[in-house]
Amino acid sequence: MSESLSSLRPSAAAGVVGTTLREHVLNGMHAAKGATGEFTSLLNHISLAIRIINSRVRAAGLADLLGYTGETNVQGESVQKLDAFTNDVLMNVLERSGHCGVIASEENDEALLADHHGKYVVLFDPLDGSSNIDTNVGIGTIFAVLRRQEPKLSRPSLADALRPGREIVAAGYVLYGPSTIFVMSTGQGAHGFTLDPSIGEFFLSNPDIKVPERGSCYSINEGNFSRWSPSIQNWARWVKGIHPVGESPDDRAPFTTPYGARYVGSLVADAHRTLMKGGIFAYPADSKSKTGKLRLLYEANPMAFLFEQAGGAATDGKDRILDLMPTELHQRVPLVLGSKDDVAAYRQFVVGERK
Ligand code: AHM
Ligand code: MG
Repeated sequence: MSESLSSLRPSAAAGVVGTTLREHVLNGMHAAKGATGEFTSLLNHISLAIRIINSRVRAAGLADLLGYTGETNVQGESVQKLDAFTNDVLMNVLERSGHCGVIASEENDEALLADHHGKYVVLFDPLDGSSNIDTNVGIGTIFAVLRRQEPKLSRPSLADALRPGREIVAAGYVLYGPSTIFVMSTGQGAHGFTLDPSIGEFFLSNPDIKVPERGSCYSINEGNFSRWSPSIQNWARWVKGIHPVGESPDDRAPFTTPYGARYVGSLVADAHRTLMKGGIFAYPADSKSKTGKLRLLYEANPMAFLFEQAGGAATDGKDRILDLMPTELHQRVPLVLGSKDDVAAYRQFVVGERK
């Protein structure tokens, strides 16, 4: 085999730009000892659901133009809203896959417990940032996959879902932006795939994403400033280059210049920018959202897994997100994601090492 052909062999293809998502997943299976193909099949089902969702998200503006987003359409039939539709697609596709013992969604009060011994637990936010749909701003889907601890010995139960994020075996998000990008990890780095809409196939576009160690942007809903604790307020001043009394600009090294502000209000969009360019995203607790706004199982854990896989960090301000032990399905948590140095600097304010 010639040099150029051998470099395209499937075994070498996992990190090659242009590899399809299907090939990438299959290569992972071939590399894993004792793989049964169930995990691969599960990931392929998730990819199918995402492509179905993408086609509907892409038509959302058109549907709006034609008046199809209300409760009823021109024929008087009821029309589902986009968040309900995306939820149904994921629920149905995952249930039909036969691989899931437990499926839980941000949209449903209760988890679905299968009456078979499906090995996996899938937790998802089907349409993150849904309040942005009407203004044509990027929205997304976020998911995490865990393996049930004793799939053969026990029936699926809620306890299978209430596991710390460090046990995640795969996680990902899809950003329905100018293009549709799917960033995922099975524990061997974070990789980005871009959808070619003309053929409905995801191609590897960003292999082995690495978050820069420090960025130059901060991303937070600063309208909540008056609701934050003094330590977060101090951090927000500091990140803008306002020096605390007694601190000279030299004491800020290596954070010498004020950070730029970027905030979309869709976690997927804000997290994706932070993952690619570095910096920090934070949604802290405040006097209104006392334990934070974002959900541990559907938003914080999958994002934390991806950021760590890309060499970044994720905390609740103090502790590592992936070590938090969930107590309930819809638990909320303060979330701080980003470049290692930027997250560490934020933590210094929270724990009182910096004022
Ligand atoms: P949701 O659309 O799944 O309810 O997600 C919550 C959204 C996140 O996408 C985003 O980070 C955050 O809420 C924005 O909140 P706020 O409008 O308070 O800044
Ligand atoms: Mg969300």
